[in-house]
Amino acid sequence: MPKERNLKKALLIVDVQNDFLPGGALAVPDGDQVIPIINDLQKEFPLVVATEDCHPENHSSFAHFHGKKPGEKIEVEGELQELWPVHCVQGSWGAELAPSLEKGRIDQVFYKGTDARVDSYSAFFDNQRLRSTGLTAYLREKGIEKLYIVGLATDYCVKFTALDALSEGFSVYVIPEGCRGIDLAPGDVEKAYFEMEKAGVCFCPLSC
Ligand code: VGL
Ligand code: ZN
Repeated sequence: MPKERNLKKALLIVDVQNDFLPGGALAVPDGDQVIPIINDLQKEFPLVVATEDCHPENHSSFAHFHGKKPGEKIEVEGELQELWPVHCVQGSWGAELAPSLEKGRIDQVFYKGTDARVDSYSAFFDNQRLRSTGLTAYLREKGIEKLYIVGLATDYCVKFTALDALSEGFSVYVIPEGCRGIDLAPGDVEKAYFEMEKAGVCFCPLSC
């Protein structure tokens, strides 16, 4: 592959953290199966970035904080918020990147969900678009034009990351073998793929 083309693409690994793997607090079914695929993929990218969901203990997306059950929805600061079990608490084992995920090639990690008042599914902005994580500026500085996305979960953080990446002007490719979804309501993952496709995200299976 010509070097020029190589330099302009990056791999973004979304939230491959213990709490999203089988046995974790917010386990994504078969979430662990993406790890060997992502480890192989990393070798093909000159730039690799990762995100970590990184919540304070009192995060507003935690159901028990509102006396509710995970899966319910409430309004937080005027926005509809899904409620989750306590997950990815800063400094906890659940918040750590999966032990078997290759870390040596990750150039930079971006943290999201650090503000207790607002959730952040996207790697670029919080759900209210109040604050940027700095990812756009970082990728632009590196001359990245094409962003390939893998990770967890397809119907939340992967989807919102892909949609924001488009709005930030990147060409966006989701690699389906490297993603798994929660499918809280069956069909959510399929709907997420449909929404992404409609918005202009390309799907790039490993064979492509
Ligand atoms: C995620 C729900 C809550 C994700 C993060 O990484 O997709 N989902 N926090
Ligand atoms: Zn979260």
